[in-house]
Amino acid sequence: MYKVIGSPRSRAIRIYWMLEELGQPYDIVLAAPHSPEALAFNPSGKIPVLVDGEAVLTDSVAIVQYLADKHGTCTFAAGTVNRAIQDSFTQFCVDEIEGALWTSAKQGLFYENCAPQMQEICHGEFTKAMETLARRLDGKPYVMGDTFTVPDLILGHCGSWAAGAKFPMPKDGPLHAYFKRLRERPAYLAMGKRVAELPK
Ligand SMILES: N[C@@H](CCC(=O)N[C@@H](CS)C(=O)NCC(=O)O)C(=O)O
Repeated sequence: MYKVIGSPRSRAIRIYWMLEELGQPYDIVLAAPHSPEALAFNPSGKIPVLVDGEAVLTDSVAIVQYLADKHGTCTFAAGTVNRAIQDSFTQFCVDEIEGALWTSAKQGLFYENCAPQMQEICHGEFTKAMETLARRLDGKPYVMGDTFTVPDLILGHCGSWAAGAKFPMPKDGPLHAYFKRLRERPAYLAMGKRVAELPK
């Protein structure tokens, strides 16, 4: 059984969601960043961590892509042009969208807002990335067309993160419909139900 170490208020959500997409059972081990539980599995103390048998894997994007590859779903095969395009969407999301969200979050979490103009810069970067995403999505249901793949999951998680952090999310139009489509996936809803049942 897969074991996910982390907390639902973290990128661990991505792993729960992917495991729900795959219909795989998993244990949730609640652990905060830098807790003894997190440090026991990851020298950086960061979460999430996936334990798969003897393997201990870190970094949510690597974990999600590993699971997709292993179970042969939500991904194009490695070494294909479609996989390169898919990975470019993942990389775009991590660089441009998660980058803005994480830089902004760290200002509050770790640096006591030492550069107040940084929030504005992050919102600006995020808006620019949303415009690029709208152009790249170009009316398709998912970034790779009709097939839901890893970058959609990472984008969906970042969309929910952005909404929670009061970033300027699109209020209507194709991009708004895209994020709604992701939130309405049965696996996303199942993940939400599982998280709601966790001890507070
Ligand atoms: N690239 C890593 C980032 C992990 C990460 O930064 N996790 C946050 C919680 S979502 C954390 O543990 N932060 C503590 C820290 O940055 O020291 C991933 O995607 O899993």
